[in-house]
Amino acid sequence: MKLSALTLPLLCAALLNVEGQAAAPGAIPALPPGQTVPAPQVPAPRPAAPNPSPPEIAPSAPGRPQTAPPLVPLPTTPQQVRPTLPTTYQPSDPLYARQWDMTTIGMPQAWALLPEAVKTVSTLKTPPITVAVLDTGFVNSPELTGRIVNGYDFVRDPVRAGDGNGRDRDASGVGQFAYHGEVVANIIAAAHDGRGMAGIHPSARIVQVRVAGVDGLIDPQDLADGLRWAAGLAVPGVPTNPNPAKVLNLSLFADFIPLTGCDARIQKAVTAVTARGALIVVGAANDGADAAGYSPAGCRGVLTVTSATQGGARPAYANWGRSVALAAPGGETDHGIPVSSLSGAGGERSPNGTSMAAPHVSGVASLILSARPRLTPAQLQSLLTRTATPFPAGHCDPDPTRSCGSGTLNAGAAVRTALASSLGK
Ligand SMILES: [Ca+2]
Ligand SMILES: [Ca+2]
Repeated sequence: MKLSALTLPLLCAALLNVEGQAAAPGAIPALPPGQTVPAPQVPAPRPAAPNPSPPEIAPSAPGRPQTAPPLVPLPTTPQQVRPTLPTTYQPSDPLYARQWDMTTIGMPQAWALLPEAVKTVSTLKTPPITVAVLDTGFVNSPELTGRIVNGYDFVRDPVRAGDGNGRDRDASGVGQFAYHGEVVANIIAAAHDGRGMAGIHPSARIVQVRVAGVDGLIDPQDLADGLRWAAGLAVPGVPTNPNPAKVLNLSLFADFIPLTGCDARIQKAVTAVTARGALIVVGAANDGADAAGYSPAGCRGVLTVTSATQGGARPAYANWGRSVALAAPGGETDHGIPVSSLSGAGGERSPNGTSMAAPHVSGVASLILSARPRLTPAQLQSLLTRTATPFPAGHCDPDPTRSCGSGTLNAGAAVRTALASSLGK
């Protein structure tokens, strides 16, 4: 079967390697098949203290005579002096200077608001947030050392699996598309370690769930089972996931079915995972078509993400329509998303597509969960869509039916809004 990159269910529209500074990945021994990274020993989360209501700001009364306020002494004791928090945060990773996607979505503001979440995982006071990447499988990215789990291989067909067997405990990526799951995971969680790129949530744990064959295609039943497993639900014949995820990233669509709407098998799995309390973030696909025809982009309960340019326009490849909730940077052929990649030239790639847009939303959702872990999938969806930056003139495309949702992901506004409320604490 001959496939162009545009028709691949893995939602990478095109690839463009860029010249640049090497990511200098360290020599990291691969985990044995099926072995997971042990969770760091951390204390159980403390119950949330009652949150005092913020003081109300009274509107100024117009027309009232201006009188000088009474003089009050300046605070003298140390506890009365509030430290000034920085309003932005800049990672020192060399690729960061070219990561235009991170500034487009307001990451410097979001990171400054959550200093705990950008610390190394061993210093966290609470267990890390787990994100499942359902994709081409496990690549032992040096950006995710100690935080990446070789989850499970759900590709049943041994020929399409290309690893000599069907489903098994080794989710390792195989073949020319193996980089895909690697770069998606790196956008979500690459370390802020002065090497390579900076990810959105550098203390998140990633579980790699392999659902794509060496052909880059996805069987609907493999995807449905992978969805359930990722969230910690039972799948016959497969041991339960010891690291159930709160966010599932799907930069893909199911193949071998007509593009006439959400497949019943996928919808059933989506509904079960959502009821379990995990958010499913989905790329809209790259056919320049209505995303409603696709599974899972057109399913109920998922958060469907399309691509937008830096200026808030829809790239021609990006799917659109009423099933799209919001947009995020996905890049274009000559302006991709700079990412670390073990298999890329110089340790980098610059891919584009809605595959790259979705993990921006997954990363920000997981970042918010680090501070508000009890937010439901519906609350997260509402928060992310209503805080999005509106498109110029209100739309991403001159044709109003080609909607990209409520706007472009705004991590700074989403985190600020989440922290202003005790909802989900
Ligand atoms: Ca296998
Ligand atoms: Ca890095």
